[in-house]
Order: sequence, then C-alpha cells, then structure tokens
Amino acid sequence: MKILVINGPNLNLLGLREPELYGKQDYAALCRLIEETAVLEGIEVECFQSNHEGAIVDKIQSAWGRFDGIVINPAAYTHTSVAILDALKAVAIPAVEVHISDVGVREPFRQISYAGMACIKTYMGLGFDGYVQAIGYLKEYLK
Ligand code: CA2
Repeated sequence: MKILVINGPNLNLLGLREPELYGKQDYAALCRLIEETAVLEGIEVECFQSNHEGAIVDKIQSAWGRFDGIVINPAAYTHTSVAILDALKAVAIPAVEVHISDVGVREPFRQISYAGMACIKTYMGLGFDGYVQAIGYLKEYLK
C-alpha cells in the first residue's frame, strides 16, 4: 500500500513562525514522523510539499495508478482552489484532508474547504498527529 502525503504553501516554514498555531517542530520533523508512521503501519509513503498550486495539481494527477491513498493539507489553497478539488475528483484516489490548526474556530474564510469536498475524512486541530491519524484511517479504509 502506497500513500502520498501532500503539503501546500508555506508549510515548509513550519517551526519558524506562528508556533501557537502550527507548533514548534519544522517540516523535516513532520516528514520524519510520517515516515516513522509508515514503518509502524507497514506501508510506503512519499512526502511532497509545494508552494505552487499547479505543482500540487500535477502531483495529484501523477498519483493515478501509483498511489492507493492521498493525505493532503492544501494549506491556504484549501480555501481557494477548485483546481485541487477537481484534480482529487479526477484521480478518484481516496483522500484524507489534514489541518494542523483547528480551522473550524478561525476566520470565516477558513471555514470553506474546496479540497475537503473530495475527501473521505478531515482531521483538524490535532497538530502533527492529524497526519498520523489520517494515515491510520486510510490504511483501514483501503484494506
Ligand atoms: O492548519 C493548517 O494546517 C492550515 O492548512 C495551515 C495553512 C492555513 O492557510 C490553513 O488555513 C490551515 C497555513 C500554513 C502556513 O504555515 C506556516 C508555517 C509557519 C510559519 C508561517 C506559516
């Protein structure tokens, strides 16, 4: 089983600013946690991060036939990108949405998630553990 983990814009800056929202650990630590989780679950993962909407769309398209599941934190594109929504729907790979912060209690513009409309589950406000939960959920869903 192969899972693609996609992180959107500015998540490469984790740990540098806004620790009250996104924690103190950096993006490399997040990737290590994801890889450790994959080893424990006995699955394969690939971590991908981009600040560019088109690159994320390209990555989702390239996942077709190569990955069984997608974990995605589209970051700010969550709230704007119909292109990412359409790509997720086009490949029809089971996808789980993750947000480090609890977008449900933040600004009104963060209440809308386009990507979430193509996802089978959303984890928010759990910090990095949301990615661990999402991988576990997908593993159970796919087996
Ligand atoms: O809570 C999340 O995971 C978000 O997807 C994070 C996005 C935000 O636009 C979404 O509404 C919720 C922002 C990621 C920015 O990450 C930073 C990390 C360090 C310093 C500055 C930004």
